[in-house]
Amino acid sequence: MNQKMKLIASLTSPFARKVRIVAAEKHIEYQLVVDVPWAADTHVPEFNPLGKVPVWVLEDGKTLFDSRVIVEYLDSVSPVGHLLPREPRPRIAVKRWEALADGVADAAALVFVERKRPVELQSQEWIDRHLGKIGAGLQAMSDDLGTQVWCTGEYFNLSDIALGCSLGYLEFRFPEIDWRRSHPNLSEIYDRLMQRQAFKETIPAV
Ligand code: GSF
Repeated sequence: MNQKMKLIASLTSPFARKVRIVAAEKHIEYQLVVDVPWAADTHVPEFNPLGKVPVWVLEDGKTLFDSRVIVEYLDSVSPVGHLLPREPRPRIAVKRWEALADGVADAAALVFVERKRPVELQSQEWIDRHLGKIGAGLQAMSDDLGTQVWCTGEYFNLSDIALGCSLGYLEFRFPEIDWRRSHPNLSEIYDRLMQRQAFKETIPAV
């Protein structure tokens, strides 16, 4: 018998949030299984050899990861509200945005994890290197957005979702990084995104 599709996720992961928002925007039903990959009793490695969330479990038990593969899959299974353009050029432009926004979240997650280690083991050089990526990534996203309403122009798509999840993660874990003041256009688009139900329902929580 076919089982309902599942999403294995933590409630703090910006990548899992991106998948949850895409599924909600596309009205795809699934069961959310909360699992923290850092916990001693985690089952994530049974579904993803890399031990990372998010993981999407299909009806037949096959698994998909990482988040970029999952969202591409979700966009292809339902015709509701395309989030990735069909045409190669605009499609690549959206995926570039996604790579940039995810990259900022990745750097932030690495700094967060490093700072959780005992102080004497932490590398300030490593932290600074990744804080540099966050700063440069924010600048690039702000420059690329310019005065547009959405990341790639007039239409809301996956690039906006990825950007919103990345900024939301910074707001959650690094309130001291004042990107709203340094990049007012990112602040504006973030507020616009946060009006959407799917964003409201997935605010990171511990
Ligand atoms: C990143 C997933 C990831 O870093 C994706 O899905 O897009 N490129 C992947 N997940 C983190 C949690 S979080 O920071 O979002 C994770 O599962 N880390 C556990 C570990 O062992 O690294």
